[in-house]
Amino acid sequence: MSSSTPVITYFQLDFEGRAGAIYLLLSDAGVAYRRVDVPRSDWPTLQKQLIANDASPNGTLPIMELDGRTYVHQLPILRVLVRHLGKYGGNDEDEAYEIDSFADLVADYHSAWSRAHWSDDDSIKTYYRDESRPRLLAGIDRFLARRKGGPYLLGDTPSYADFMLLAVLLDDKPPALEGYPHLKAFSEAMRQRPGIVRYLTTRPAE
Ligand SMILES: N[C@@H](CCC(=O)N[C@@H](CS)C(=O)NCC(=O)O)C(=O)O
Repeated sequence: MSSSTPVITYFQLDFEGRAGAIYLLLSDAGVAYRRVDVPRSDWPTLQKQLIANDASPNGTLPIMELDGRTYVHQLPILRVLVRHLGKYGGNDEDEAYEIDSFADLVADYHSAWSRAHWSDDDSIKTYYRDESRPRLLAGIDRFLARRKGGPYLLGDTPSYADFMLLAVLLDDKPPALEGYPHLKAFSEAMRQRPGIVRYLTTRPAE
């Protein structure tokens, strides 16, 4: 990792959101980072600044500053960290593809959860609970099973996409993972990792 401390700017929330995977990955790697948690009241002004200075051209968070550069969007930020750390990205082209493909599915899960979470429409929440979430969890469970049998996507070493999955599970709080044995084993294994234990016991979201 570089000598500078990554600075992650995201919203001040009582859940992980799209920055959760970044905090989890850095915590697992034992890399110190700084959080800038933006209150909603500061957001309109900050958003204008971020667009004006090209730090976030479409005006979204999270962003990460590292070595004098600003990076935007959760997935590319995670991939930048993978390259800096030299881990969590797979051992070859095939594994890298597998991780990216899983990350895409997990990003869909996050988007579906987020849409239901922020909606005032009960039918959207019900559809998410009864249709979208079971379908996504089943797909993720099959994904976890198909290569090395877990507990993580690629066996016994987590990838950046595994941190994305843990972040969404923390936010979504699915009622039970009993019907999803690989997801259950994944969640249990992740929560035993020392860096994750530290994160979960100290995070502001708790
Ligand atoms: N694909 C982007 C999506 C970023 C995004 O939509 N961020 C939301 C918060 S999770 C945001 O900044 N929304 C702008 C707003 O609320 O005004 C990513 O993964 O970073």
